[in-house]
Amino acid sequence: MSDTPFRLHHVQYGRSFRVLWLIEEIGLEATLGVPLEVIRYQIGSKEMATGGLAKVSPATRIPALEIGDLVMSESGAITEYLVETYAPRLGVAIGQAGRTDYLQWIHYSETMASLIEQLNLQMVFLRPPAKASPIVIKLNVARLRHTLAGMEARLEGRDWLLDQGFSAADIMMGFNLFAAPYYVNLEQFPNLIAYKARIEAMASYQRCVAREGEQTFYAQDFYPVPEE
Ligand SMILES: N[C@@H](CCC(=O)N[C@@H](CS)C(=O)NCC(=O)O)C(=O)O
Repeated sequence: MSDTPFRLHHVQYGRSFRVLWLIEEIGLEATLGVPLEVIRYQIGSKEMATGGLAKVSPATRIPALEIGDLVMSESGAITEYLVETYAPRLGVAIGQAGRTDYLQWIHYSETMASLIEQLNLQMVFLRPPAKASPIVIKLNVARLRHTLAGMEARLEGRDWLLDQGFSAADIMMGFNLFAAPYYVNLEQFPNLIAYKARIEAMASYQRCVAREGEQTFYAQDFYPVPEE
């Protein structure tokens, strides 16, 4: 398998982090016998828009994963595929108890991530003369807090989102907790703080962070809602 393309189209700490972390958790490079080639883009750059990404991602977004002839984008779809194919222990198969919870939390992650994306757009990307909208930011922060409260409630009395223990749903959702604290103070969510600490103690997560290096996207530790 050594000539097989095995590539991840990636932005530092973007949603492709989920795939990188899953690859680390599975040990997929060892399984395939091929080192992962990580193709790195700068978010919003010309290379991202006009380089090879459009060939492997219909929306020209990351992640995109190539394994041999297989090409997939959408972090949730890639996650479900990799789990089914290489690591059933991290998922719940059709017909098994807990399957609906698994699907629910895999997909909840994008309800949350799309709010973070809107906040990133308003708070980090916009440059003068474009102006962020305080009311839209306020609404999105409230919505993000609401999704975090739902996760907090789910984690009451649980270490991980599923009763069976750590799963790919934690990879999809856990990644969001890297970015959410830039907009919502997690102090009001003790279960999330403990969950985040459990994630940060995982060897696969740590290997992934070591591959990523220090984040360079956020210029401040917290982005408060601007005055109207
Ligand atoms: N639902 C998709 C969303 C993918 C997505 O929006 N990725 C962002 C980065 S996290 C992106 O590529 N944005 C491109 C841009 O903003 O130009 C997934 O989960 O993979």
